[in-house]
Amino acid sequence: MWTRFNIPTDPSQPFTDFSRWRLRYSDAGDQTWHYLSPEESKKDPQPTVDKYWLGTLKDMKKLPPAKDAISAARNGFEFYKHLQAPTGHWPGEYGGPLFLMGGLVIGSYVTGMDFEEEEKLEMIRYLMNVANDDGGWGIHTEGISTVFGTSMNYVAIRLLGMEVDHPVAVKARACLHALGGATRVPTWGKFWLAVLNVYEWSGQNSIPPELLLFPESFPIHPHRFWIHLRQVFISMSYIYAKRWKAPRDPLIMALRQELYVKPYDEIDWPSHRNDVHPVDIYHPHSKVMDGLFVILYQWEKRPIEAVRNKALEYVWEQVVVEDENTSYQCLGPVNKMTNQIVRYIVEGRDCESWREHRAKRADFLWLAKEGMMMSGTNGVQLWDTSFIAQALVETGLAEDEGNREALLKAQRWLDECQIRENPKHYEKGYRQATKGAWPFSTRTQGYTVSDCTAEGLKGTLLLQEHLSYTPKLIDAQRLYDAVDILLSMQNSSGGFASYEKIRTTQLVELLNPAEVFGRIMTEYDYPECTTSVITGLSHFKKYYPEYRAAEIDDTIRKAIKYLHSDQRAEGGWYGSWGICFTYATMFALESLSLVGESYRTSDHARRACEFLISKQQKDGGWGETYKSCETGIYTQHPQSQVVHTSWAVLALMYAGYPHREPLERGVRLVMSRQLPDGSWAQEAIEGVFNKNVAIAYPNFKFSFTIWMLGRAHRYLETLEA
Ligand code: LAN
Repeated sequence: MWTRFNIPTDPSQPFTDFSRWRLRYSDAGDQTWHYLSPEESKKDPQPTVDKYWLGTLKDMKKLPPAKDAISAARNGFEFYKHLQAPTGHWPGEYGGPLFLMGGLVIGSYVTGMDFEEEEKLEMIRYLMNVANDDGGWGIHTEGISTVFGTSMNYVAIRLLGMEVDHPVAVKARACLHALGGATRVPTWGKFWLAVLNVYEWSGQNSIPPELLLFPESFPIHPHRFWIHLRQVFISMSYIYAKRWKAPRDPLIMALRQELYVKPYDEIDWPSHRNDVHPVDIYHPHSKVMDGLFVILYQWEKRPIEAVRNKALEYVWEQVVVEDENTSYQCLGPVNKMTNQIVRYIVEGRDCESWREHRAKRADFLWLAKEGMMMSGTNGVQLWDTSFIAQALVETGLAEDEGNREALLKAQRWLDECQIRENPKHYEKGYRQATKGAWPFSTRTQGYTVSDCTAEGLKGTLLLQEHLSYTPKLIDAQRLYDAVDILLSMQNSSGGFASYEKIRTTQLVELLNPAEVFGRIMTEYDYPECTTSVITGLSHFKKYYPEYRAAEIDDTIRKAIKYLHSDQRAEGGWYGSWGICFTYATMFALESLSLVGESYRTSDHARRACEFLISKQQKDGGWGETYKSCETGIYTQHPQSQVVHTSWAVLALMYAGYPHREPLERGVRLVMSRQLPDGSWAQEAIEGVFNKNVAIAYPNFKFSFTIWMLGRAHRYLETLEA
């Protein structure tokens, strides 16, 4: 059992000394927070970037007020420059999902991997700060309370050291009980609670490791699933098949009583296998799924031992392969913790795998002004760095004498971030090639993502080919490697998916067991990923017209065809990774512009512009909510957003929209929200995944505003007054 704390009731003030926290980085840009001793802290002044993310930055100088769009962009970067890490990348928070901390804390508790006291205090404070007024938590920070969010975070806050009678625990419990208690938690919640031994495995549907024994040609062999689902499935299936659970202790016994509306021993567990509160359900089980679970229920009563053992041997091997391929960082925050548990079950604690997992766990912990959260990945390093680099080059701000050092540093980091080799266990891990790719965060994690590779390539090309003062750090062969990867990732539809090509039919979505996520079972074509690839290849072609030219042209042609087919009747594109139509429509119009399709020449571009114009709000801005992603219907945010306004104006400019007024109003809105130090305040959450979970991209309020303002300045000069 971990230490209990006497927690204050007001989480608005830090529970630790914020002047002692420092961000540290590896050369690859892996980032972790450390609590220094008072002496160390005195010797090591806290950098501006640390203060910014801690919310303690006070003394930034006021800049001369911007008189036009380009000076507003310049002021924006004057501020944002200070948030660059010494490594050259832009670090940042990646919060939003509220189902991750439960896994982190339960996974750590059951493997005997404690946190520092200060980390625990700030994690508790974070959860106090993001609780809803009813005392519960949603699936993400802007969502209403659900059984999933509330039970996972209730358990987290208790394991981390909050007493049962603390007013926050009392209120959270009341909220959970009003929702019917934790028996109604969705399947991923059932899994985590069972691991902690506060829910019985008999109340969980099967997670059969035997699926991996089917021939690889089988459409539901897990290597064909979306990679996040595959990796989580693999390690969960091991733990499930062993029905592994933490040994009882007094806290576990107490939680058994706190989480339910009935005494624990009187609960009829099997009857709750499919019992999920409607407030949690985004994707109900299909009849096929339910039917399969009935069959699997019988199988689980008496699985053939030899078959199960063979499957488990294979699953174990896959877990080790994933750990070794990613230096224990793992693909994402969920399989990071499930892998850690599998390794612990087999190898115990204080061994190499346990130590490696502990070291990399730190990369998921991010300290914000509200406290410490678990990040959606080990960071957004490549994504944020590439966008601001492109923005600065395209707007001309990169040539400003005072910005050169920042761009040289960013260039060096992009060089550092490119993955040079294929995975250690390549075919064995069913992996996509990685040699030449850029990942979403760091090369330590080491997964190819189609659009990240393309954005990394674009950023690099712009920096090294376009600027007068930068060296050529990345030679032609390494750029060819990136192009080879991109060309190998096109789907037969012409579109591009996220980590791999689509490997199976969309019908497998009928077997989506996780009630809380949509589109999780397989890869899909995404207009955003497709656009990044098109633009990456187009930039490449400009500088290297000889390399695989015909194939590049052919790829772009097919990709554009896919984009045409994916346009909605109303004129926009549905975005899966940012909110939502505004985001994807910006990407799509950038693609179309590269093949000469504009407002004047293309019906697709014109319809998209009309769509965006019809959504402009009275104050001249644009603003959509995450609800658009959930429902597939454009949903206005009550307040316009600087990020959405920037996306919309960029989109209209890509399309060569000829009317000045709507653009000018958008520009004015973004300028009017700029603060005297050049920054913008945080507004609503910007990103999304699996249709139902919002995720924060706080650096977008710098990269896209600066990008839009800089471009608009030139663009508006070309339009008649
Ligand atoms: C991300 C973040 C980045 C994102 C983009 C690059 C923006 C996108 O264009 C492609 C998909 C990708 C890489 C992506 C996939 C899903 C992720 C990894 C995330 C949204 C961040 C967190 C999320 C992950 C699945 C969270 C864990 C939850 C599970 C359901 C396993």
